[in-house]
Amino acid sequence: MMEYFPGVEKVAYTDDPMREGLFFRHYSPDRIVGGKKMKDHLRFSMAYWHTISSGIGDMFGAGTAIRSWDSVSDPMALAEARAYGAFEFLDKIGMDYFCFHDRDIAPEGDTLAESNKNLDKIVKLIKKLMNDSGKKLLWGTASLFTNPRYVHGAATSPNAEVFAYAAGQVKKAMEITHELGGDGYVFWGGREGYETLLNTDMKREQDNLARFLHMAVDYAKEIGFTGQFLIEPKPKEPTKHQYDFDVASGIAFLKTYGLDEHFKFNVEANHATLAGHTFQHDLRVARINGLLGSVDANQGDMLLGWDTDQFPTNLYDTTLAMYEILKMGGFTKGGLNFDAKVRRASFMPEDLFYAHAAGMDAFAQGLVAADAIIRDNFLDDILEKRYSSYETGIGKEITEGRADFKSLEAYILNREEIENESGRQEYIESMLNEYIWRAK
Ligand code: XUL
Ligand code: CO
Repeated sequence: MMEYFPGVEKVAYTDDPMREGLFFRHYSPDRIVGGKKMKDHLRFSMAYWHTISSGIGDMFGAGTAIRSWDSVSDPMALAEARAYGAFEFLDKIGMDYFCFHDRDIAPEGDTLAESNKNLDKIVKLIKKLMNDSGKKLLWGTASLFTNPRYVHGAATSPNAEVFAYAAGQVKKAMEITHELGGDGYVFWGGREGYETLLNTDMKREQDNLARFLHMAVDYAKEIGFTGQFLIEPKPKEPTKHQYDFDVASGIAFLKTYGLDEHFKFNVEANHATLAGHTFQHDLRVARINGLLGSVDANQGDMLLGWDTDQFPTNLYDTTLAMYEILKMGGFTKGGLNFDAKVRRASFMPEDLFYAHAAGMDAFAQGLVAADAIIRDNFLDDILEKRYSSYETGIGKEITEGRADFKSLEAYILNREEIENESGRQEYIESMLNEYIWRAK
């Protein structure tokens, strides 16, 4: 059988973190942290588009990736070779899940019917490879942004024919996600937004987007798909403004259109930072609203204003992300999908392994640190003390809804001074450093 990553062994854990070579230095899949195996906490997933289908080009230059399937020119044979390569990669990196767009796995034909035929053939192969290996689909999605027909958007296109095309395409993408037992289905509206308000009927576009999502909910019921529907917010790029700007605006949209019981969020780190938030901020907004579903794990370059989709290596971010995930009680149908690409200069096949291992280690260490923070009640104790004035006296009356403007005025009218306490931010940050340094 053809080997697509020759010379790469299954990646193993080493307890000597300075040992040279391709190893996990912190990720030890079966290690129990907080009562659960690391692998079950983290539910790592490979993004088919970046890791398998991309040639790692950029806006200024062609792809540089060297891959074993490069010499295959027939599009269907290439799709098959990549599928075999994908499962060899998953096996060697020791990851249980993957995610894909419809067009990542099979070439687009001249008509939707032809594209669907291509998909059916590859889905059959992928299903067999999944059965043989035990690998699972975290989520599927449809690319409603690459083909030029989506130039003005998909569900928000001013052209009803395009809306219809997108509906047909998503119908099929949902069917194959269901067929492959996907735990979720993602909607990322890369072109569901606008370039200029001068030619945009914002109200109609958002109404249409909601109509589209309601149709998806109805169709899921019809085919018995019980995976989690996920909205993946992003403020911009490729559009100047995207309607799912961030989690907060996504929640407003879902609630406005009565969709909030059917959707959760797939929060991507680099999308949160593009929106001017920290990764933790968007995770927190989703979590406290009971809407944190899954995570696209990556990181951006804070000096660049676009979505660089780098592999996550920043331990502060992975610790605080895992803190939010543990605080919500862990993933159920979600996971950590590495929506991340190797840099264009990291073109060798083995760079894919080093990159994923780096991200997996960073999240494993973040998990251990976050678990210790939670076990020690370190942040909970700080919050409990900081808000304790709401647990007794007048604060309790406010909390329990027994106060009003008149009673509060009477309480405070003759008070001369109010004492505030320090927020102790620097102390807390220094202790966070300790938790990260000590995470073993
Ligand atoms: C684009 C992005 C997408 C979604 C799936 O920025 O994140 O790859 O994750 O369509
Ligand atoms: Co993403």
